[in-house]
Amino acid sequence: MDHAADAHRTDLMTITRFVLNEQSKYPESRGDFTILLSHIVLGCKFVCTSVNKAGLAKLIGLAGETNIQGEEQKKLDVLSNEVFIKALVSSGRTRVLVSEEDENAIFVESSKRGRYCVVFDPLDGSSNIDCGVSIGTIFGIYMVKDDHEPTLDDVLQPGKQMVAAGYCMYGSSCTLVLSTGTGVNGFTLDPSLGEFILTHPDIKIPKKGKIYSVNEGNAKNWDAPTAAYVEKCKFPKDGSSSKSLRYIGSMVADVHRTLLYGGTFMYPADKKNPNGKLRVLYEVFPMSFLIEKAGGQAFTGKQRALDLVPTKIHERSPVFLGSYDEIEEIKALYAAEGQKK
Ligand code: AFP
Repeated sequence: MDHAADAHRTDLMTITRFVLNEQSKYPESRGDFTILLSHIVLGCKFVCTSVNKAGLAKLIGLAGETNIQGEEQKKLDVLSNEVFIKALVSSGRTRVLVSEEDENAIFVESSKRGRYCVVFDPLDGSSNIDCGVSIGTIFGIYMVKDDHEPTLDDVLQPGKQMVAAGYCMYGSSCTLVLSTGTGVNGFTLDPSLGEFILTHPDIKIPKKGKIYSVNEGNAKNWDAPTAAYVEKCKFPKDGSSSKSLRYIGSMVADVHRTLLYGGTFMYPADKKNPNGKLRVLYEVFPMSFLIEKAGGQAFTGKQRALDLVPTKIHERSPVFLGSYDEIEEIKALYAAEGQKK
């Protein structure tokens, strides 16, 4: 992209215009998705503003509650959760909501109900808030038939059934990355306009990568394929250069870098946590959806991540996602391990 030319652009592709353009390709579309998305965008803008002034507003610090994962909730988590729930319900287009912060799913009352189910982590990476590291919101969207009472089955569907997914990263700039099923596009918030502008059209993840990203502190508990892959990253035997390690510990930031620069992001199973750490519905699925739509792959160690059928809303799964060729290597290591057994 020519940034100098960009600075003088007058014909701005805002996220709303972009989604309306997409919608016009489907004459039967009722515009519901565009309305839902505009409410998600509003939530992202609100959280972005709150994150930016967190220090000023004394929002940093514990809210005094513990969420269902047993983690301490920060004030910003509580606020972001409230903001998104209110924005989603008031859109009049949602049916079932699952938030990382709430033990139970939210069934939207009938007068405000629509066809979409949204699974989301309102503020992922919140242990990084106090040191100013990038954090983000992750969301995935299912569309269901609106001819029945909403049930948990509406959201306990494999990730491949999602109709859209995205994340908003609150970092040095506020970036929203979205896929509505075809391609992946990135939008950056122009604070002076209050609009997300298309800055990263049709993102494609590089086929190979020079970076691996994993919490190496867990290495002593890894399984053999994970250990073998990381060993190969550090000490390649084919004469290639060693890969660089980058790990922020904030999934949105680590996945964003992986999407743009290529490589692998991993949260594998280990002896202590046989299902890894990341949650299927609102971390593994949306990120796997985006990575696949950008040309990469996402694997659990056993299967394609998007084929998983969740049985509980806060279920966890190991995940390896990133450049196509890198994930092929990981799949081959797991296949070889399977043959030994
Ligand atoms: P927090 O929201 O508690 O900071 O967890 C962030 C996260 O869910 C995800 O964003 C990171 O990729 C992952 O956990 C980091 O986990 P480790 O700290 O175990 O490496």
